[in-house]
Amino acid sequence: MGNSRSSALSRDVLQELQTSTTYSQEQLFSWYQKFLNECPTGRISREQFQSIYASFFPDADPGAYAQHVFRSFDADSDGTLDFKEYIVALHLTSSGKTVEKLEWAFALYDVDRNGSITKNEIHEIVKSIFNMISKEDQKNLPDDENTPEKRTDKIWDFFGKKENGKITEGEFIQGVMDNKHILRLIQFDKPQKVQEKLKEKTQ
Ligand SMILES: [Ca+2]
Ligand SMILES: [Ca+2]
Repeated sequence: MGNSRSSALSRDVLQELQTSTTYSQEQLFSWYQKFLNECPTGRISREQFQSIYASFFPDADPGAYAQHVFRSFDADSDGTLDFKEYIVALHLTSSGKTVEKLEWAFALYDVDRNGSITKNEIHEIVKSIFNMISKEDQKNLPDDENTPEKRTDKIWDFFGKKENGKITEGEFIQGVMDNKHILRLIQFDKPQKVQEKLKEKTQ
C-alpha cells in the first residue's frame, strides 16, 4: 500500500478542497481512505479511467469520450488524476452549481485547451458522444440532430458564429444558460451516471 507520503492528505489540499467544494473535512478524509484503497498509488491513470467507462458501456464505444472527460479533469495535464482532481471532478459533476458545470463543459469542449471553442472541437466531442448512443436510440433522435454533423451544425448555428469563428468561455456559458435546448444538445446523460457510480464506490 502507499508510503507515508501518499497516505496522508496534506493540509493544503484539504483546505483547498474545503474551499472549492461543499464537502466537509470528515467526508474528505473518509473519501481519501477509500480512494487509496481503490488506487494505492494515489493516482488514477487514463487507462483505469477508460476501463471504468468501458465497463458501463459494454455495447458502445466510450473510449474517445472517456479520453476527453479525463483531459477535462486532469487540471495539471500530467496524465493522471490525483485525489484533488478527482474530488473536484466529483463535485463538479454531481453537486456543483450550474455555472461550475458549464465551466467544466467548456473545458470538455475546448479540446486543445486554448481558451476558446471552434466548430471542429464541437464536432469532435459530439462524435464521441454519438459513439455511446446505440443505433436504436439514434433512430429516435429528431431529424435535425440525428448525426454528429447535424447536431454540430445545430449547436454552432445557435451561437451565431461564422464557420471559422470561436466561442469564448463567457459566450458559451451565457449561451447555454439562456437556452435549455443547447444544454440538452451539448451533454450526454450517461457519463453523469458514471460519475454517480464512481461516487458511490467511494462513499
Ligand atoms: Ca493530473
Ligand atoms: Ca480550443
